[in-house]
Amino acid sequence: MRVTAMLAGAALMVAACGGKKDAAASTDATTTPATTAATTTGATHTIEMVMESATSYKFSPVNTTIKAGDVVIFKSVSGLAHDVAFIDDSIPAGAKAVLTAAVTGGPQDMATAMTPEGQSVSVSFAGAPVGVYHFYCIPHAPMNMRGSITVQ
Ligand SMILES: [Cu+2]
Repeated sequence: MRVTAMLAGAALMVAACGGKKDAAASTDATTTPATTAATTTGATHTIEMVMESATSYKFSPVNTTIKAGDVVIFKSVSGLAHDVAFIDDSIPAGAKAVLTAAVTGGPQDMATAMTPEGQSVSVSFAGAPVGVYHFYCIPHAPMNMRGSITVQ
């Protein structure tokens, strides 16, 4: 557990350098979430976005368990660029408003912008309902690049 926390901390420091542009873009005052009761825990989890081969792309780990209020950092490790898109009918009831506010910049609701290798995009689960959240990478959907986050 202690090692995991240290790794997450190191990843956060990397993300602070590489992901600044995305963070700035998502703080647009017009997209402030309507949910005001959302609280954050300060805990972070890192999910890597990896190209194993020309035909094999994955989120690593595929399944991650977090608590409401945690932050998930999606780190693009290899494979040029990836995005993260949450699936409308595969998230808990009531989660869409939270994710629509927290996940922006992509070609559809609840999707991030393309994130180049070496950069990260973070998603806050503040105010997120418990349950399982399924997501995928839009350009690598044909290669089955998908994953899930369970909010406890
Ligand atoms: Cu991808």
